[in-house]
Amino acid sequence: MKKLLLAAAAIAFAFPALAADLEVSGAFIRASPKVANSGAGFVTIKNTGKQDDKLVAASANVSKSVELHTHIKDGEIMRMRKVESIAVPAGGTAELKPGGDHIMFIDLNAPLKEGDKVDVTLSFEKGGQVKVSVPVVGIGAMAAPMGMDPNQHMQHMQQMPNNMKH
Ligand SMILES: [Cu+2]
Repeated sequence: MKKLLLAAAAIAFAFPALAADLEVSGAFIRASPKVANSGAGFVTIKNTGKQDDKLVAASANVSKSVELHTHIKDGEIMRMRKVESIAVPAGGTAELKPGGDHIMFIDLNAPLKEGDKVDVTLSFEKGGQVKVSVPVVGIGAMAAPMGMDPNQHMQHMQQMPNNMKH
């Protein structure tokens, strides 16, 4: 019995948090215009565990690099900024959504087409990796969710210098 407890303690020590504590839902990526070379992905991550965690990286084979981004309000303009991590507090939820935190796919290998699915691997500081198959939705489908200025997305896009070439 004692041995068993020690083994259990060793396992708990080796894996302080499990991916099982992280519930990933509502993921989507916006289809990208043909001229764009980057795209944004969104997802809701719920931490049902007892330890704070962080999303520290995302990866996918649709682009040369994948970064974690957030938006900051600079006067009337929303600008994007790269962040090192996105907090997923114990018992809390990280909501990556248009106008806020997002996953940025930079230097797309090909335009993201509506109806496609993209395999994205989310890496957490404690929870390890979580793989998600993320559907690509229409360009306009989620461009202006409730309560968001419809122009905001365009301003966002214009902040990426080589995003819109026309
Ligand atoms: Cu971005």
